[in-house]
Amino acid sequence: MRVFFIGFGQAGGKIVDRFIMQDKRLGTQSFRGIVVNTARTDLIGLKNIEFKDRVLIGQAVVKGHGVGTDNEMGASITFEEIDSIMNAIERKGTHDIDAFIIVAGLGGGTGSGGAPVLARHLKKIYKEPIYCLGILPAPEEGRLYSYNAARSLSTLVNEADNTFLFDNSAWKNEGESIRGAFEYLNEEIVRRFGILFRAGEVSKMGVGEMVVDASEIINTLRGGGITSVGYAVSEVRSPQDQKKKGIMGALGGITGSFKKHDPAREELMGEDKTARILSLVRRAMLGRLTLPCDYHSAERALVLIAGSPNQLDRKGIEKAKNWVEENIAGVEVRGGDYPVGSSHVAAIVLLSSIKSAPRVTELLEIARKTREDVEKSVDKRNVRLDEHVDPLFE
Ligand SMILES: Nc1nc2c(ncn2[C@@H]2O[C@H](COP(=O)(O)OP(=O)(O)OP(=O)(O)O)[C@@H](O)[C@H]2O)c(=O)[nH]1
Ligand SMILES: [Mg+2]
Repeated sequence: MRVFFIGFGQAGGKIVDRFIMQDKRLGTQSFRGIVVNTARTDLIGLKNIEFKDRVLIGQAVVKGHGVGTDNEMGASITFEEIDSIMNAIERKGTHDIDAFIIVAGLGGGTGSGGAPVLARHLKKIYKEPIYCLGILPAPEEGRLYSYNAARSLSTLVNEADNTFLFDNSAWKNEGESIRGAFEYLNEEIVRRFGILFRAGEVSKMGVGEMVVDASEIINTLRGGGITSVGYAVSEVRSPQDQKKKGIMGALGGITGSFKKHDPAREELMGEDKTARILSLVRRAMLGRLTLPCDYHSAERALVLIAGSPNQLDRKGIEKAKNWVEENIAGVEVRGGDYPVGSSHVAAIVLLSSIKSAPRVTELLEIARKTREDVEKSVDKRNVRLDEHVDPLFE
């Protein structure tokens, strides 16, 4: 898929910067992107986005210092300056893209408020689908972050064609500070979504037997709502490979390097290819998802197997698709392969339009309580309230 990324706010900017870095390293040219922020220093700190593609908004209001977690201000500045964002997108070029993906931390101000406004505007102008990749805040970041995330998400699910979620709190290690975890979290995000978003692009390894193309990803996401992604990888080692040290092959940049304790890593030797693919897909779906959720509640799914052509197996993919279909609510399961040069085989399972995710329910509950508290205090002062938070899973 050819993707146009818009990194909104600090988290969004850093993550898009990393997607572009991955694309440069692999030489695949599947991704392009711009970044938008109200904070000048966050824009300056990026490494892979061209300077002309870094858009500073809200200068007249916040003088390049960010909106300080005020997502209403993030939304209003975006609305006022939507033309400069749209111009930057047009300058970069959109004629050959398959989808837009807005990436934003939903707990802050700029990305949280700006992403839904931008999604609405892009939808009016482009026929390509508009997706969002939203980062959920960890509970320890406080009630304001949770409140922002719930409000932003409630709007996004109406504005975007689908919203991928990544839950920071499910991914950071116990006892680790959230800030200390960002690098590692971003690596995990880009590894998973990088394979998915790049699927269908012709790689140096040629075309696979059952290629997943952009339209299959788009059709899987068609139902809208919230999507979570699972991932598992296994190393394929031949006797010659074992003599070499640290071989990662061309997929190295996609699957990344793995820490020794990584539960997603498993070495399988000489095992039947079909069985390996089925086992990988099960591990991807039953393991840690980008948003922990009840996979039984997913409406649609897509299974993607990335690896060297001699490791890909039509029967394995068919069996894995059947297994996924037995385990989700809906019956639409698509699947295929993505041939790449690698000593690893990776499975991605995309679970679309999920109806039940504890963290999302919790965020909506926090937002509801916060709203009640605000209403009580506002009632006393007789001040008008802004719009209400819609329940997501109705
Ligand atoms: N995974 C990940 N999360 C991040 C990163 N940076 C910030 N966050 C999370 O994103 C949320 C805050 O969003 P930011 O992107 O910092 O905020 P912003 O959009 O720049 O908005 P303001 O700074 O308020 O103007 C918090 O929940 C952070 O934990 C990052 O690099 N990676
Ligand atoms: Mg910021």
